[in-house]
Amino acid sequence: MPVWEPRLKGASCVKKIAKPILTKDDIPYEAELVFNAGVAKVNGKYIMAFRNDCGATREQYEKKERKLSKTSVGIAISDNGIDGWQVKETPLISYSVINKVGYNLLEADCGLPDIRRLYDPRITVIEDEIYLCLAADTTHGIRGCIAKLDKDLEHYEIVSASVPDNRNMVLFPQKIGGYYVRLERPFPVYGRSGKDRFDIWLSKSPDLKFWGESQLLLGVEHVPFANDKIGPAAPPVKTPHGWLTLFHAVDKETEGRGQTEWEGWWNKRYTAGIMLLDLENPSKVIGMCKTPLIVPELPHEADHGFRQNVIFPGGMILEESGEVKIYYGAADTVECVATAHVDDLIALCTEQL
Ligand code: BMA
Repeated sequence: MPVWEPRLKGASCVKKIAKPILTKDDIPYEAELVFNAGVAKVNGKYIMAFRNDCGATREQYEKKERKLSKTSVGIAISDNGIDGWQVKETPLISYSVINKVGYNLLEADCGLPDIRRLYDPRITVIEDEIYLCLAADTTHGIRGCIAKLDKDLEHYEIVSASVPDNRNMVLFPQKIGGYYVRLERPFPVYGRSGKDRFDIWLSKSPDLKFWGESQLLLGVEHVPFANDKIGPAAPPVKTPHGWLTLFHAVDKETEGRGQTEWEGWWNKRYTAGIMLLDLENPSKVIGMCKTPLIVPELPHEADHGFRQNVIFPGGMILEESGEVKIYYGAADTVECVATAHVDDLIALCTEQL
């Protein structure tokens, strides 16, 4: 397995906006870690669904006085997808409070039995309907959920939830061959030697409820910059050359990586990779960049935050100009964006075949 130097380089065609675009300071209710957002463009506006973990400050957490005991999902809207994010006054998915008795406060809201919390939202618009994919922690395992979001962006309804353990689900923005298609990341433990050797899978559905024809899309062993696990990132984007598809890749160090804040034991690095899937048969990978696309480099990605060295993309938007906006959580603490030209991203996937 490759052992990386502490500092990696991402692709030079990707330009990061130097500062986070959304942080706890932008949120009108209790917030601490604002990250791992999904973003979609609807009627010319950019809609973001973001995760917010809170309940402790860094100081309280480090002194073990308090834990991060609450998670909510909030909504923000921007005219240009970069700045001016207007955050809705109340979260879309209210706080789930983690306590000894259980976390069932959300159950009445969303109807999912045993629910503890919903998090890591991704947004896909299919035939004018807005869908969220969410990870759902339940008392009996982690389930990948699909929810329909009302046009007012204030109500949601769960359409389906997978069996555990599964998360990082993303929906393609249209039916392919008559079926809805999703990427997902089950966590097979016994069959994978008890290690985090997790891969990306693809499943199909006639109605977003019943999912089947599941098949392996990409194994962790096929990603040269991962030595731990991989997972879907943002919903794929259609181009004439194929479905442009981001994924996250994790490499682990046995030596500490110099984590200095919040969680001293953290030794994983999350990077973003990119691949191209066949338009008609998206279970076929037709190209993949063999080096990481985005890596933790900037201070708020690599040196500070809850989990340093984490880039976790959840949204990708292709503009008419050919610009691609890539949204990613950094250090599980703030939300960021980077841009690249679609032709450069496709070239990265196809040049290294
Ligand atoms: C993953 C998920 C993400 C998180 C990442 C890094 O397993 O929990 O929500 O961003 O780890 O901590």
